[in-house]
Amino acid sequence: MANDIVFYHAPQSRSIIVQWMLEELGQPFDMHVLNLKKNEHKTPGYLAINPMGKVPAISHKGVVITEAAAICAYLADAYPKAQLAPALGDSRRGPYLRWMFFGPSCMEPAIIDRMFKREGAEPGALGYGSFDTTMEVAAAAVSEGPWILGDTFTAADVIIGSNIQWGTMTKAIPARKEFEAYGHRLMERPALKRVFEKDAELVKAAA
Ligand SMILES: N[C@@H](CCC(=O)N[C@@H](CS)C(=O)NCC(=O)O)C(=O)O
Repeated sequence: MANDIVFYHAPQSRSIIVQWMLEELGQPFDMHVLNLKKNEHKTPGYLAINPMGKVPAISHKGVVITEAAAICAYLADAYPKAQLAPALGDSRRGPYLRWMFFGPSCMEPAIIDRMFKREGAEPGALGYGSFDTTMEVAAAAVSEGPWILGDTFTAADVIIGSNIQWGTMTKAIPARKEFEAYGHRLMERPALKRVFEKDAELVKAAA
């Protein structure tokens, strides 16, 4: 029988965020790998799942969810035993949500604008303000650790950690000690090690 979770993935893309979340969750899932170079994410079949024509997407018991951070938030709540989100009513829920949203609404646009040299608009009109402020705030969030909420690793680490790793790897984020130390802690996680191994296998298989 098919698993409850169906994951639509492309290697070396943002869907690695969800792959990491799924590895942390430890739930079985079916994976559909889409070859972006062959435009498999623009077929009518896939557009019926995500009309944006983008990965990641999941379906959970037949319900489709898109947007990497929304998928991670959804999965953390759907599988509370994995303890990847503070429960409703837990005072850490507010900070947790703050960082879940800070990833896609501040960090990612700041990194993308830096990458494509698009900075320069009025900081007051940009959701993230300035690149430097965004990175200072993120660095402060990960500096005490070991995780964003302290002793407990959550989906917020998957979101902020993914942004830091991707931004650092592409050199859009200049090296800094807070991100380096946090990156080392993240890389010790067996789930993240598995993600990189599996992604390398997928890239090899597609070559
Ligand atoms: N806002 C989306 C962004 C997803 C996204 O841009 N995915 C890229 C891969 S990194 C994609 O599918 N690009 C293919 C395309 O747009 O043609 C999310 O956070 O999930």
